[in-house]
Amino acid sequence: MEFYSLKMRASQHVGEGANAHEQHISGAERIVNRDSVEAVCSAMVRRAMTHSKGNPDFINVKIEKVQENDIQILKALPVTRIDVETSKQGLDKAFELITPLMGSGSSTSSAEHIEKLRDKLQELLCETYPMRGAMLYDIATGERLEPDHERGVRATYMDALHSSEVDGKKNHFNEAIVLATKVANAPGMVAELCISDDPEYVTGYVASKKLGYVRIMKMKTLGDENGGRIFLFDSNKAKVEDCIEYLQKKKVLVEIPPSSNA
Ligand code: PML
Repeated sequence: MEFYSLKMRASQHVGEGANAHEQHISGAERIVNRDSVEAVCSAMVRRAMTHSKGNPDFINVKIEKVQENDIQILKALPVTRIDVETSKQGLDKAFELITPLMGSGSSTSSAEHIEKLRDKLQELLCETYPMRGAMLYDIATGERLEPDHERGVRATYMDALHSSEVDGKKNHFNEAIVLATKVANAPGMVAELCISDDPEYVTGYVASKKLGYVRIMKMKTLGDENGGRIFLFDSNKAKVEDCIEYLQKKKVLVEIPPSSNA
């Protein structure tokens, strides 16, 4: 079968003079068979042109042929969900799940140490809010490893296996389970923490090979535009170059069992 990768990003020019910049409006990516390229491409353009964030004045669609034997097929992480009443409870739950995984860079696991890691995660999360991609944080050294801190690192070249969907609308869960599964399989990856930057979407997740994909149904308050991703990496386990290469270059299709959205 012949496969193609399609990537779309749309932005709008905002501000004037020294404040002028391109504001991100919408982005999407797929890996589909040849027959679906045209339909998926127009659905992407529709998505960009009808986005609630505004009318784009720049849309870039990139279409590339992908060799079938370069594609890795992965099974989706198993999905569980945690219902919470408040975003504070949701964040606490996320930190509680992640902090024990951050221990390998350190020799202590006292309550005080866990509290420190929790504060660190909270601080890192706030630093991701203005970033376009994810933060790549080394739990062994406490260093940020993104080559460009403003841009962050982006996981790309991925889609759901057998996805025939050409609908232009964003499905947060479907896109996130694909991305989280790819990220969890990157060399040296320990865990991921994600909060959507969509003000209308309050569900976030933590994910790792150990935890699976844990949906936390409320991680921020409705209307809040802040969101971000942290990839927790352990440089004792792999080279950062290999991790970034996998995230940005490896082509991955994720097998999602029916009704896996917990
Ligand atoms: C995003 O908006 O890119 C993040 C989506 C998080 C999805 C969480 C879920 O519904 O499981």
